[in-house]
Amino acid sequence: MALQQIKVPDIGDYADVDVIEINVQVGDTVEEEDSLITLETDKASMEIPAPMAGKIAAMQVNLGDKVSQGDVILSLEVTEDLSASDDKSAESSKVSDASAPTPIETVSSSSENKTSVTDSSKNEVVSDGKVQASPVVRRLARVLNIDLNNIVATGRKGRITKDDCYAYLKRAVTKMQSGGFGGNALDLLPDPEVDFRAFGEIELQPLSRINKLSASNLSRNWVKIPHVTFYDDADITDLEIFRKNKKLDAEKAGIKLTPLSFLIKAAAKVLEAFPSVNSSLSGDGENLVIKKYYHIGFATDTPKGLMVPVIKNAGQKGIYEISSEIMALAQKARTGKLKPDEMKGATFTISSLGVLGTTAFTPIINMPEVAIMGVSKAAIKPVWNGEKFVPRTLLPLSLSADHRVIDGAMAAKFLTQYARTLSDIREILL
Ligand code: CAO
Repeated sequence: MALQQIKVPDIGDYADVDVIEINVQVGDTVEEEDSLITLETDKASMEIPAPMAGKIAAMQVNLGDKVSQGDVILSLEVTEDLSASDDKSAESSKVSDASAPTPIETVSSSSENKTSVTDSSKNEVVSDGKVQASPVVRRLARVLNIDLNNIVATGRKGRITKDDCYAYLKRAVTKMQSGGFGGNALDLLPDPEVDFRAFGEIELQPLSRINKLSASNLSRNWVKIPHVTFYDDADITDLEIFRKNKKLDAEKAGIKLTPLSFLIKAAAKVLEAFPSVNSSLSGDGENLVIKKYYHIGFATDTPKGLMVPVIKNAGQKGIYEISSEIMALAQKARTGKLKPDEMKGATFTISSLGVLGTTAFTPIINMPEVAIMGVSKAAIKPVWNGEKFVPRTLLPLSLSADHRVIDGAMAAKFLTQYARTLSDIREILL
């Protein structure tokens, strides 16, 4: 046995590159070309494969470290035979560069370099024409007896990650436990596989962690909840007059007074009268869990994707207090500083696209909630008052409700009551 120090190989012009994944641990036996660590620059991610087989004796890098060419990654115990027969390692030397890195993707803003995937077949993430997966993931799939062809990839460049394997396994177990193999499960066609490069230039933009999490949650919610969306307009003419009158005062106190704080307050108030709209289905499907608290989530657009901070006990808070909480939470969300607790516990969500436009949309319910209010852009429109048309400010509302819990009559009553409350904000006081 000899101890080889495995170093970062030639990684081009990059230095101080982030270690974003450690794919092995002390005691692991690796084969030649197994991925050791993953590095990420601002333009590319690359896996550093083992230059030879061996057993990991010690790790010299940690997650989040920054490394450059020549830095030691780990110590590898190799049999004398292997190290002697391996052309890539100097026979007598006890130091070896890892194999050439395996690019996962290259994203560049320079126009001549828009192609996102390198062509070096030797260095590609191993692909059998159908799936993209690193050696570590392939080994995991073999151990778990999973066919990689059945797995939905969420990694970069359509790569299957370890988490994808675990998620697949979890779904399979859940399905088995719920008896879902009896022919009732969705038997969907696999996603189409298209080589878009065949039709023109493309560019790969990596999805953020939040994008991927949202995608999984939204897909589950869309598929599992029978959504019905109900539409109405709230006449917010008086509310807007009141808000605009108070706006300057609020600004002096450093508060931005927008319709959203009124929407949140009104939601908490109206939910009190509609317990089933403020509920969740219990996990076993036997009960409706009625919540006696009114925590309102609000969808927030951030550079990294959609986030939903929560105003706790909104009914007990004043409009100014809600407004300043919205400002603080939205700012935290946009700067990546929102704490997990600040996104938990919502009983109902408001998704306001008001500032952006739209006349109506179908918001997707945020499980385990059972309803969500979509809000579009308010506009002044002519309304018939029985004698003539008068200009009124109308706010379009789109309520998506879980039909397992809320039937059409209940949804219509809730939406009407909500619109009425916004039309006469004094209702909140009652
Ligand atoms: N109709 C017309 N104008 C509206 C409006 C509406 N429904 N809602 C807000 N506005 C106005 C505000 O009054 C404000 O204008 P004034 O300063 O003149 O009063 C302006 O639009 C800016 O509002 P804002 O967006 O800064 O603040 P907000 O409180 O309305 O919203 C927040 C805060 C965090 C919800 C919002 O910034 C945001 O991220 N919205 C996107 C949510 C989203 O992506 N939802 C979709 C989810 S589904 O994919």
